Amino acid sequence: MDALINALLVGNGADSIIHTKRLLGAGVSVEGIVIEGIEEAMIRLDEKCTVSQFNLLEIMLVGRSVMNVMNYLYPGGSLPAGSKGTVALAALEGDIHDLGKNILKMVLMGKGYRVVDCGKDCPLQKLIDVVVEESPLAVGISGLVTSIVPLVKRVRESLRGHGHGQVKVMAGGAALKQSSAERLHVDYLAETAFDGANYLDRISGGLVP
Ligand code: B12
Repeated sequence: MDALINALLVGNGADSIIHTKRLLGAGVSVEGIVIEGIEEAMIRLDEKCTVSQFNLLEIMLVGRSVMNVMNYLYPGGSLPAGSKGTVALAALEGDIHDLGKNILKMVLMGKGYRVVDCGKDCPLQKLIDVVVEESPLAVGISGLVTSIVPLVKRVRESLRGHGHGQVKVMAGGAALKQSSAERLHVDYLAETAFDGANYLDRISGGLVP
C-alpha cells in the first residue's frame, strides 16, 4: 500500500496503476485501496503542502493519478439507469474540490445507483432544479471548505420549499465531517464514500438508518 501511496504522491499515474493491480492481485479490496491508499495519500499530501510549500501543479498531478486509479477500480464510466434509484451529487458554490465527490460518484455507480453529477462550485438553485427534474432518492453534498457550511444548512429547507422535502440529504467531505448532521440540517453525515453508499442501501431498502 505504501508503494501505491508514494506513486500517487509523486503524481505517477502509470506506477499507481501497477501498484493497484498488484494490491488487487494480493486480495486487497477496492474499499481498502480507496480508504487506506487514496485517502491516506491525500492526508500525506495535506501535510506536505504547507503555506510555504504549496505547489498547485503537484496537487493537480496527484489528483489526476487518483482519478486514473479510480477509473481503473470502477471501469466503464456510467452504468445503465440504476435499479436502486437516482442520487444527485454536488460540491456547492464556493467549493472547487471534487476528488471526494468523484470517488463517491464511482462508488455509487459501482453499487448500482444512477448518479446525476451537478459538478463543483454548483449554485444551490442548480441542484434544486436537478432534484425537481429527476426526483432522486437523495442528494449528496461534498464539502471541503468550512465557508460552505451556511449553504449546506440551507439545502434541506430549500428542498422542502420546492415540494421535495422527502428527498434525503447526505453530506460528507473533510470540512463537513467536523460538524454533525443536526447542525448541518442534513439527514446523514458520512465518514467515507462507502459509509454514504451503505446509508443509501439502508434507506432504499426501506430501513431506518
Ligand atoms: C487536493 C486539494 C485541493 C485541490 C483540489 C483538486 C480537486 N479537483 O478536488 C486544489 C489545489 C484545487 C485546492 C484548492 C484549494 N484548497 Co484545497 N485541499 C486539497 C487537499 C490537499 C485534499 C482534498 C482531497 O481531495 N481529499 C481527498 C478526498 C478523497 O477526500 P474527501 O473529499 O474527504 O472525500 C472522501 C470522503 O470524505 C467522502 N466524501 C467526500 N464528499 C462526500 C460527500 C458525501 C455525500 C459522502 C457520502 C461522502 C463524501 O468520500 C471520499 C472517499 O471516502 C485538502 C487537505 C485535506 N487533507 O483534505 C485541501 C483543503 C481542503 N483545501 C483547503 C483550501 C483552503 C483550499 C484553497 C482555498 C487554497 C487557496 N488558498 O487557494 C483552494 C480553493 C478552495 C475552494 N474555493 O474550493 C483547506 C480547507 C480549509 C477549510 N477547512 O476550509 C484544506 C483542508 C487544506 C488545509 N489544511 O488548509 N485544494
